[in-house]
Amino acid sequence: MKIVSAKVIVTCPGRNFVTLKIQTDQGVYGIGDATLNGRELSVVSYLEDHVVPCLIGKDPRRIEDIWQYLYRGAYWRRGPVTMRAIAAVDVALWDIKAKMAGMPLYDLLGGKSRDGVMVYGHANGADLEETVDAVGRYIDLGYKAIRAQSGVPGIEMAYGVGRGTLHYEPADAALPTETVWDTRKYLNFAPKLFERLREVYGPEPRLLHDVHHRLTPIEAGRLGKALEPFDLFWMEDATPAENQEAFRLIRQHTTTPLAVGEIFNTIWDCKDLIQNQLIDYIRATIVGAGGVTHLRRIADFAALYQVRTGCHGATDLSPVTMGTALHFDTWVPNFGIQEYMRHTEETDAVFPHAYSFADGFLHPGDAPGHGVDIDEDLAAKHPYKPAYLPVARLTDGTMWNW
Ligand code: GCO
Ligand code: MG
Repeated sequence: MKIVSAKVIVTCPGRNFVTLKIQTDQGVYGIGDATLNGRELSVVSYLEDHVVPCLIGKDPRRIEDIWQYLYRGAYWRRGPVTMRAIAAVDVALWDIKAKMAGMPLYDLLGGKSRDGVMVYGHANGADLEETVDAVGRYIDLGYKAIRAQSGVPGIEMAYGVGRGTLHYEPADAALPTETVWDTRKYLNFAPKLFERLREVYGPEPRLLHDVHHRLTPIEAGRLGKALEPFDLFWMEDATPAENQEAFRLIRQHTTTPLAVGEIFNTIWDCKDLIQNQLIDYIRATIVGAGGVTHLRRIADFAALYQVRTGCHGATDLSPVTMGTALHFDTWVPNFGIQEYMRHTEETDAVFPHAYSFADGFLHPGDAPGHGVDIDEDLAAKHPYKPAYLPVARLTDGTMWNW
């Protein structure tokens, strides 16, 4: 069996996606996601110029060997561009293998470990009361877990506050939007939001919050401590994690569960965090961390330390990643939760998929493969549009972490 072609498809049904379609000599094809928000075309080039020529003629059944070939063979290891390209190939090959086996991917991975994948939705509002109402709407939709982000008094554009109710798209402009960040205002406000949410909705809903890399370790420790009475499911990306040791300081000050990893590429980014038990949830995901082959390795390592998965699932992860993640989540023994930020109808139309939402849970469906396809004719009607994520500065103009 041979790979006869591999095509990179760029489409913008509301937002940009990069998709790889691998075709075999036996008529079976597989689809993989290679989207890197705000830097999409670099992965297109990496795939077209440097990966696709190496794939032609290879046996698509040798998933592990092809993974190692692309990882070790490049000499230059890791990084978001390389690992997304590898993920796209890997996911397309798992799709092909599962289709050939006539199985949904979760069956090929080892079968179901659970009946459904608990997801969390994104509730946000311009101010505290709007956010409280937004959480209520998610509860009405059946969600068991909800991430709450709110505008902060005195901060003009806080992270996570969108326009509209179900969809939030941060990559919103042809050049980066400039936002201003004020840590003191945020730290004073955030506990009030969760205090109010518990007053209104009681102890039952799982509540999550994303700090989005804005705090120093000691500030994160203070926030975690202040949030303890409100029983958060997790506090996410409390501080940047290049220095994994930073989390030790947060851990020393709070029992609020910690989640991190949406920008991690490999097991090496999370090794110290996991083996020193400095986190509770690892958020690496299929597209960001080298596909099913590598994420499985991260999850198995995490299981040794009772760290559970919490895959990133924002809208810049295409339905191909969402579908694949749901098969992974259905199988992985140490599953924690899956992020679910709904795609727009335009996006869903370009990527017909087998997964569905019911009562707070997503189900991957039983179609052979990962169950997500791409409508190439429709995709061609949505040409690429440059779109950047915002940047953040402190009130005195210093660059900060968005
Ligand atoms: C999340 C994330 C996203 C990111 C986005 C960047 O937890 O969902 O932090 O909203 O900002 O994926 O492209
Ligand atoms: Mg996040």
